[in-house]
Amino acid sequence: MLVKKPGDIAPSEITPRGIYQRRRDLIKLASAGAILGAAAPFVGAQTAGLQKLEAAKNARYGTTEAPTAYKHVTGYINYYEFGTEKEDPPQFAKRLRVRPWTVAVEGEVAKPRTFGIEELLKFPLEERVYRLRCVEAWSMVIPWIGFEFNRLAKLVEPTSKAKFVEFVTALQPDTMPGLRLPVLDWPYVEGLRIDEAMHPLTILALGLYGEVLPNQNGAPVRLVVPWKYGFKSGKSIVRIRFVERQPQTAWEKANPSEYGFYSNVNPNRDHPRWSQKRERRIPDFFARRETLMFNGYGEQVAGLYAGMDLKKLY
Ligand SMILES: Nc1nc2c(c(=O)[nH]1)N[C@H]1C(S)=C(S)[C@@H](COP(=O)(O)O)O[C@H]1N2
Ligand SMILES: [Mo]
Repeated sequence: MLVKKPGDIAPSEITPRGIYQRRRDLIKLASAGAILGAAAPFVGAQTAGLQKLEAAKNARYGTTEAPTAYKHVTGYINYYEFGTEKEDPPQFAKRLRVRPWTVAVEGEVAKPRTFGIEELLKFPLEERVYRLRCVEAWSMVIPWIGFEFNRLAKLVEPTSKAKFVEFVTALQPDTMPGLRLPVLDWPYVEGLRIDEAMHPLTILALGLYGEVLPNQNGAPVRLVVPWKYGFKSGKSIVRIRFVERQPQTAWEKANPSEYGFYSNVNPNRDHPRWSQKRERRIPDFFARRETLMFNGYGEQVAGLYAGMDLKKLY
């Protein structure tokens, strides 16, 4: 077992691994024959046959781009609790225990409350097709099913002291082999400013492609914040805390010069080790697509950052 603490690791040991990784992905994809496969049409896409979820389509907040094929959405994955290779989580997350499941909502709220997953599934669910832009310069388009985070927040009545929201994700040492890797200070914790969390684009997702979430995509409930790099969207959430101070996130603790609190998708601010100007749409190989400011959701969210220097507050 590895005993290094995150502070002992050189930045170069910490993911994402840029070019080396991309070459490996390329070789793997080529051998899987994915090089010729265009994104499968959404209708009739092959899914895993998990429990179906009814959801009204919400086109207002979605993109009209073709969704990435289910096999890539569920097969090319970052979920470090189950390993750092893209194909580790699809294999190992089968063990994740998703029942019983509760989400405790607490902190600066008038009515703290614990929600069972069955209660969350009773919220009016919507389907929204969002782009997901990973900090590693790849992207996908995913038909998520979920509801706006602000609906849940209203039920607990945040106080005037609630300035930020912290999202704590599951820690299951017996099912998560990745916890033995000193990559992050587990559990994986993420955070948003309260106005970001309450924005109508921010959803709690319970499903994708018409079914409940596959374990590797963050079952049974995860966040999706489409204008930020993918790592801001914590998977398998167990605790939500409304807090006064900006929370310290797991990635900031591991490597603050590379991963800031805001992490808005920004083609004008490179990652210290690679450019963020372009992205490759899985399963494409080459970074040909222009990355859009706020991942293309600028019209809706730019106002949240008026007057802020987003190169400094990355
Ligand atoms: N708990 C947890 N959440 C996580 C991660 C993780 O390693 N652990 N990886 C993040 C990263 S880097 C990305 S890009 C997205 C990917 O989500 P998806 O593969 O389901 O699309 O999940 C994010 N949420
Ligand atoms: Mo990511």
